[in-house]
Parts: sequence; C-alpha cells; structure tokens
Amino acid sequence: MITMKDIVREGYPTLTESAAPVEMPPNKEDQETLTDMLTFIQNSQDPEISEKYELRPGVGLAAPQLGLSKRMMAVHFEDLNGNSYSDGYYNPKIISHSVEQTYISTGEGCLSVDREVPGIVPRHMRITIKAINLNGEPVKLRLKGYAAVVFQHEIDHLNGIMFYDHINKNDPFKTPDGAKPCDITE
Ligand code: SB7
Ligand code: NI
Repeated sequence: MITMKDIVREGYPTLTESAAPVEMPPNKEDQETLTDMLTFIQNSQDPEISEKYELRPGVGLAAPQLGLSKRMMAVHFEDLNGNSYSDGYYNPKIISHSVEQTYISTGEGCLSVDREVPGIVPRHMRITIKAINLNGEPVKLRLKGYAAVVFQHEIDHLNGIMFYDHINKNDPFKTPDGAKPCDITE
C-alpha cells in the first residue's frame, strides 16, 4: 500500500526529469504500480483511511512522485459539472489545447511540496489527451476547466515541471489576460 512515506519531495531528481514512456502492453509490475497509485488517491479522500494512515488528500498522482521516472498517472475526482474521473493512464499525451487559459483561484498544491506556494498557475482551459487506461484500452479525453487543470498538473510531472514553475515571479497573483477561473461559477 502506498502511503506518504513513498512520496518523494522537492529536490528528488525524478521531479525535475522527463519520464520515460512505459512499454505497451504494460508489464505486471507497471500495472500493479498504477493500480496502487489509483488506490492511494482514492484512500487519500476516504475520511477513515486517510486519518488512519495520515494521508494528505489529493486528486491525482504521477509516478515521478514515487521516485519512478515513468509516464504513468492516476486521478480520482469529480468536476463542478458532476463528471467523475477515476482511472490510471499510461503515456498520456496532450494532442491539442485551447489558446484560452484558466486557473484555480486559490492556486495549486502538490503532495511533493510541503509548503504553501502562493500564486496563480495559468493552464489551458481545454485539452484533448490520448492515453492507454488502466484497463489497457486506448482513450481520447476532451477535458475542460478543473478537469483540464488536474490532468495538466499530472502530465507536467511526467515532464519534470512543477506547478510553481508556471507562477509569475514578479507578480504571483497576476491573472493571465482573458483567463477565467475554473473553480468559481458566476
Ligand atoms: C491542485 C492540486 C492537484 C492538481 C491540480 C490542482 C494535485 C495535487 C496532488 N498532486 O501533487 C498530484 O501531482
Ligand atoms: Ni503534484
């Protein structure tokens, strides 16, 4: 079972490296790792389990956060429209994205970052991704708003990019021109 002690923190090399593609079809070991990653994210949102094992709640996890430089990620969340996402993905790739940007108004956090990093993280409002899911099926997902933000945060980890790399250094709360927040419904 994955717990917080398995999660590497800032300074660990896999967090700043571009991860290697996972060979398809995935071997048993990679399948087990990805299944465990999804279970961890689910557990982290379960009040009893997260308290018992002292898990910090998260909506996603990428293999480089376990010290594994492999292109695998898992997500478990519901967006503001009530769509649920709960799956693991191998070799996810953004095949297209909007010019329009969005952001979470309170900024982002990361299970590999044990401090608050204030600021706006500009993201694409819409992305289309291709991946192989935990079941081994090719999938194409069209994501918007919060869901698009979560997948971009995880895919960034596969490219060695941290959320704070996107924050404007001189003016952390500057909102990108024309961007709308994805977490506030007006
Ligand atoms: C805020 C938090 C996350 C994604 C988007 C906005 C995920 C936090 C957990 N992780 O560190 C996963 O990489
Ligand atoms: Ni993260």
